Amino acid sequence: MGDAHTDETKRFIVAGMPMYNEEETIGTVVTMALKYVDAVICIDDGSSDSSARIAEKCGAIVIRHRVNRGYGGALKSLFLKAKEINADALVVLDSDGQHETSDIPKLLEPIMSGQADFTIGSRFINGGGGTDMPAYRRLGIKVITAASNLSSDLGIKDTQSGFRAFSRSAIERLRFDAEGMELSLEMLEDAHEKNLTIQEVPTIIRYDVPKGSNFTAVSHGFTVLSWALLSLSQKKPLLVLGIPGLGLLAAGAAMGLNLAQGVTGQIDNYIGTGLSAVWIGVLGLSLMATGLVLQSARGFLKHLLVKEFGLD
Ligand SMILES: Nc1nc2c(ncn2[C@@H]2O[C@H](COP(=O)(O)OP(=O)(O)OP(=O)(O)O)[C@@H](O)[C@H]2O)c(=O)[nH]1
Ligand SMILES: [Mg+2]
Repeated sequence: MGDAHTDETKRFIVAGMPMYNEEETIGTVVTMALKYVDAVICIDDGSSDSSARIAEKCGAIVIRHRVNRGYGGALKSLFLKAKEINADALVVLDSDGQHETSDIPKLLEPIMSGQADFTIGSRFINGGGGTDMPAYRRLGIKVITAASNLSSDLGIKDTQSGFRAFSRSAIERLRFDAEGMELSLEMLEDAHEKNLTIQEVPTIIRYDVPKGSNFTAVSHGFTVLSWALLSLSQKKPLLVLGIPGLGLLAAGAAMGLNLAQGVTGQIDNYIGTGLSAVWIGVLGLSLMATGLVLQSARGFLKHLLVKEFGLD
């Protein structure tokens, strides 16, 4: 145990790492992490290399998935195991060496002092950052974060950090379905809905370590963004359908007015364009109406669940 926990000897602190073919780095990460925590759990997600063997040799508890399930699947196994071994706090970090193990106490501090249930090692708040983070990644993260803040008003700057820590209450209460990287957002929304306190802590994330493929990163990015947009359309249907609806209605009206002003002579020449304008306007109106109906159905269901059945 590191000196950060000398007065916390009764608490059982666990670090967990999702791991997929990381034999080059996992040994160092496990060994370094064990300086700051009581136990390390590695979720080997069907790796085809020696990651699991090395992790075990270095003192980690290894859970093996026979086939690859993805990052979210690994975190589900990790949370189950953390509950089983009765962890008081859990810190999750990548096994590719991108996170500094020396930041573990900093991430755990708000949890140990009872200030937060869920902390995130953030690249985008004062004091945080990354070594040469590629510009397209930074942009991707900003877009995903903007989309997710639109649906949940979380106010989190770095929604895509894999460096996170959880209190016992968060370990027990968080529930998630996602099997892939979109879990990052699902977890935040669940924590928000359950009124768990989330806090960002500045950390440095390294980009000068052995890298995964850019294609995988971009494809993960799109999966997470689709999840954010789907969640947005479920939470704010009026926004998602109403704004394009209003746009179409305005376009239809503009077309119609433009046409009406230019009408000279034979009306037959204008019927085609006129009908298009009407259709576009009607489509806009129906989108807006659908958005309105879905939004009020959502409000009604929420009211019913909370007021009548006492569910929150
Ligand atoms: N269990 C499990 N872990 C995975 C999987 N894919 C990636 N990981 C782990 O999740 C962590 C983050 O994955 P990365 O591929 O490094 O994702 P990233 O850090 O966003 O992207 P890079 O900047 O390319 O490193 C690492 O510790 C990986 O070993 C997977 O399919 N299953
Ligand atoms: Mg990585």
